[in-house]
Amino acid sequence: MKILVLHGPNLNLLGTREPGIYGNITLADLNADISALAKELGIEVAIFQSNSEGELVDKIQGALTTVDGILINPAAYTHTSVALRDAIAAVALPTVEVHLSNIHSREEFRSTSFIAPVALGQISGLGPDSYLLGLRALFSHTKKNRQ
Ligand code: CA2
Repeated sequence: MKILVLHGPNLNLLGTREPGIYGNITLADLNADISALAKELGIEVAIFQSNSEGELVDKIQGALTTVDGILINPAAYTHTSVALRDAIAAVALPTVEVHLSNIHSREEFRSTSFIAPVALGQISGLGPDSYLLGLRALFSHTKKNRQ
């Protein structure tokens, strides 16, 4: 089983700014936690961060024949990107949308996700656990659908 993990814009700054919202964990720490859980579950993960919408679209398109699912924190593109939504809908791979913060308890514009309608589900507000729970969800969904 192979899962593509995508981090959107500015998540490379994790652990360096806004600890009150996003915590003290760095992106490298978060990726290490994701990789450790993936190893435990026997999943192969490819992890990628980009500040560029087009690069994220390219990664999603490239996933079509190579992975079983996508775990994505689209960051600010959650609230703006028809391009990411269309790419996810086009590849039709099970996709879990995750957020560190609770997007429904912040500014009103963050409550709208362009991605959620084409995702298997959305996990928001649980810090790094959002990613770990999302990975577990993709694992069990993929296993079930293989049987
Ligand atoms: O809570 C999340 O995971 C978000 O996807 C994070 C995005 C935000 O635009 C979404 O509404 C919710 C922002 C990512 C920026 O990350 C930073 C990390 C540290 C310092 C500054 C920004």
